Amino acid sequence: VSFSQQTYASRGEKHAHPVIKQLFATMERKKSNLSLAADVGTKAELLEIANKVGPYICVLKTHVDIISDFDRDLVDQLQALAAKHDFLIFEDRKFADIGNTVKLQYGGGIYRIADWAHITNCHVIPGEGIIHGLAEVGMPKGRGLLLLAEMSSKGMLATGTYTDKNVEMAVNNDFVVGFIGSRRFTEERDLITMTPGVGLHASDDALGQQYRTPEQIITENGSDIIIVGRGIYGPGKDPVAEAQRYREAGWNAYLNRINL
Ligand code: S5P
Repeated sequence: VSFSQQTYASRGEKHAHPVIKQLFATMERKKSNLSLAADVGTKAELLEIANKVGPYICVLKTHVDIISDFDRDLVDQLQALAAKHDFLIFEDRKFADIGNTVKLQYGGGIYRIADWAHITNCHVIPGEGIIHGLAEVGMPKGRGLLLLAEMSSKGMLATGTYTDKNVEMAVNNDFVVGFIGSRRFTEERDLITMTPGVGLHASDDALGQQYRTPEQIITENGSDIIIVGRGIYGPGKDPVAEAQRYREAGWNAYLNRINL
């Protein structure tokens, strides 16, 4: 049976990676396959939205380098919210340099991402060394890595053999737990897919982002988690009401899939 037709709970029970085990268990407990892309500019705004929307999400996705007043206390408070509301933290860093450099970027600097992010991601444009460099830092801490096998934006270049190479590298590296992309990529091991560019109506923004619906992504394409940003906190929106709507839409799309 394809992984897409199994429940999150049963996949979690069998999964070899501790982060994904924890993730599937969280998803099942909260009946949520929703990740919030919290692209806000200050510490106060990030903590506020994480606290309000936290009950409805399985993963909080951050871009810490857009927070103007980032400090250690933000990390401490985010970790406390992750424990309080039962979600994982995914720092969407999109590493893209040689192994030795990404190792320094992941473990050090101001952000020390490996100390607090359960999951991060990278482009494989430099070759497999980037995964090995990140793994040296992240593996001992029990972290997981996603590869950007595809992107959601118009004209993106991650297609064909480039996407296939991502899948090949993922299958062969235990530190890799899945992909950013639009669909399920492989049955060789249970590598998850998280999908950005999700809206309740298919549309796009002025800078190339393209939105597809939870049904397209979860039911039809077999992805595991929807990532939603402005659909939840965009101008004039009530983030709690929108998060509830997206959680329900994503979960129903999953129920329809496993009942097929
Ligand atoms: O291909 C991608 C990969 C990512 S991780 N396309 C994306 O949009 N993202 C991220 O998802 C992007 O950096 C942003 O944080 C989020 C989408 O936000 P939204 O406001 O368009 O929903």
